[in-house]
Amino acid sequence: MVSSASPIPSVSVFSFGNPIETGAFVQSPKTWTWTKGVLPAGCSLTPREPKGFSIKFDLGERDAVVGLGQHVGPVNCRGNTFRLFSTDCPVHIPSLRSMYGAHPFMVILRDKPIGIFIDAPGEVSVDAGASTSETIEIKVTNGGFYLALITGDTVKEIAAKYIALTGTSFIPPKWAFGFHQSRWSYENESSVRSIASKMREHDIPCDVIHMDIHYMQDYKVFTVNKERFPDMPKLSSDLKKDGLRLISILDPGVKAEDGYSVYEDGKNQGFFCKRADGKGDFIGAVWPGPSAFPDFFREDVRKWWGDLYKPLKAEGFAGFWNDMNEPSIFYTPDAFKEFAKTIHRFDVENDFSEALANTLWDKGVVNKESYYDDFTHTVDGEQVPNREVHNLFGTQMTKAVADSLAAEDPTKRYFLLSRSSYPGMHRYAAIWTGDNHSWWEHLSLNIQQLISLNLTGFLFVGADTGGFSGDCTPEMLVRWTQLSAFAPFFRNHAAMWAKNQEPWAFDEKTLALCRTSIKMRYALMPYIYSEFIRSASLEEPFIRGLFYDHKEAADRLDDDQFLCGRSLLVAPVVKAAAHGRMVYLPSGSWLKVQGSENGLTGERLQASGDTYIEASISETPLFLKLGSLIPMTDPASHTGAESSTNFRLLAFTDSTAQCEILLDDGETKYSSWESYPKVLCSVAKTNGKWSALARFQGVAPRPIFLELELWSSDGTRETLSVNV
Ligand code: MIG
Repeated sequence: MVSSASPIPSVSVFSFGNPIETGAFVQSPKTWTWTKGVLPAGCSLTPREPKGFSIKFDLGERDAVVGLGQHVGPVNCRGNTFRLFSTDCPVHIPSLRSMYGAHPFMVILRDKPIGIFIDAPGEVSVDAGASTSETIEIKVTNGGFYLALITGDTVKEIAAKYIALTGTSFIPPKWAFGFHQSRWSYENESSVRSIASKMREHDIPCDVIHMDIHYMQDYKVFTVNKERFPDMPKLSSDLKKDGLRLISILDPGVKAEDGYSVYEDGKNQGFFCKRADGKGDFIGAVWPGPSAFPDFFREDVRKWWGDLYKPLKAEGFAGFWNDMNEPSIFYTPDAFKEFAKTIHRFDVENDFSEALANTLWDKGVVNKESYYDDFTHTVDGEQVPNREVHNLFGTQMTKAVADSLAAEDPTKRYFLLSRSSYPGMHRYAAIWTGDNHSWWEHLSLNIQQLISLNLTGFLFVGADTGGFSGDCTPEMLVRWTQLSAFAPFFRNHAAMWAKNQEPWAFDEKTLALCRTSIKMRYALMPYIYSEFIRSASLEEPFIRGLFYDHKEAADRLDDDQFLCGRSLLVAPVVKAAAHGRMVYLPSGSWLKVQGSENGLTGERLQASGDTYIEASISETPLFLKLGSLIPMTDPASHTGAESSTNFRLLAFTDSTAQCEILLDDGETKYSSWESYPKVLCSVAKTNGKWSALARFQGVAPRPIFLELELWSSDGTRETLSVNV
């Protein structure tokens, strides 16, 4: 029997079997009024043996399928298959079916588009017209689930209703919009201090340094290695004076070692996941070696884990980075014993090394699927195999921390990053796109993922700039930094086995070009910060494929360029040795702009359509839409040093244009876009004369100095300086 309900107009939610509450919906479906429902035409549902369901939708010849959050491949998912089952996947190649996050929301793009969200925490597979081109088939492997069908006239309406149903995006403090530098790992105090001082010495704006697993003692979560970091509070407070904050990585695997307090405590309280065969706690090996995994599905366990973060805050960490929470499992003792029968070079009981981990990866021992049948969670008081709720593990781990950070000071925003994710988690944490490679193809993938993830509600996202595995080249670092300067999460991060790729790691020219892009990001901070928060609050993506705002672009689905906010079209150069690229501008008037360390300046009008645009190594093709006003400021060395009175505005309009510049403290939480303290700037051109106005909202008026560069679609340019 099908029943339906929904708190949102034009959204029908159907319930099948006995769904597990995942937290994806803002309001629990248990509180809704359910009535007998009928699936619409073009959608059919059949049960599968031994359990689960198959749901089919008809696809018209020209229909596209967009969404599905984190995946490898084009923004148009049609013609591909996907297996949404959270996986530690270190090689992102076209045949990869599962990634860290599982985001079962998609939109069939056509005249009357339809949004589909499957709320099921176990495996969901999607055959988007690959096997049979006229059908999209979604298979839900385990038990019950909710199916939400969203109708509307445009993809924009559907995406907004999906957000109304599942909640608006996480908004971090302002400093998280700055540049982040990371590496696996800055291993000791002097290496961290040296990164910090090089940032300032080389005049590179930066707000955050990430600390990867080597800061821990023997990879024991919630510990600090005192030899490498004798005085973390001093280190963090020294860096803070320079506007730099530290983030610490945390893994879910708790080293199973007697005497280690987190392990003993968790064990004594029965907080770890149990083996499915009833023989005690489940043990899987990760970086610390054999480890136990907290049962984050239990509220008491989440509370316990959430409180464990507090001492790390006392060490001075400003935010947290949850890794390995698919969860990744290198091996279990049983699987290792089986495997050990085939090789003899390792000591089964005592050996844990990188060489071993690599061999285990090669032999398929790492992340073996059967591990997820070997342990259970407590869901609503019942033991449920991990497989059935698998895609929620990382989200539950992240919820533990989010709840704790939010409870500590409900008035403040916090920074939290997670590798694995599920819908709903977009409300309380950021994600990055995981272990990419220093491959040119992954610059293209970076753009595709920014677009798909933003459409799926995950707004604060970004990729490892420069690439994680493999060796970055100077040219690639420049091009990637130019791209990421427009991504919400802007972090340079590299693997242990990769060459150094900090902005200064190569040569003077590379350093200068990276500096320019990073400074441009900081010059654009008033636009990026304000526009991001506006998008997040008003249920819109921040990074948008052109199809989102321009219906005519839906047929093409270009996914090598994007809109950053409402006004700015970015067409990054993603190929080696390129001196330009093709750019598509939808109909309308466009202003080609130049990026520099001072932000953007107008260059010339650019006709719509497809055009080859020259772009030397120092340039990224950038264009402004008619009707835009972009607020900028002088690039500061970190967000805390940014001016709140002096702005530069770049306008492109024939009549009027507005922008909003937030003037909040960068960390206070506001419940709506309207309530943020801000200044609304507007420019107007009447009878050929320009004027500018500023109006304050939620904050006392202050003198503001505006330097304006004003362009019209007849190609005229004027400048104006005003105190308002
Ligand atoms: O097995 O902590 O994706 O960003 O540097 C590798 C070490 C574990 C995977 C993360 C990566 C991080 C790395 N981690």
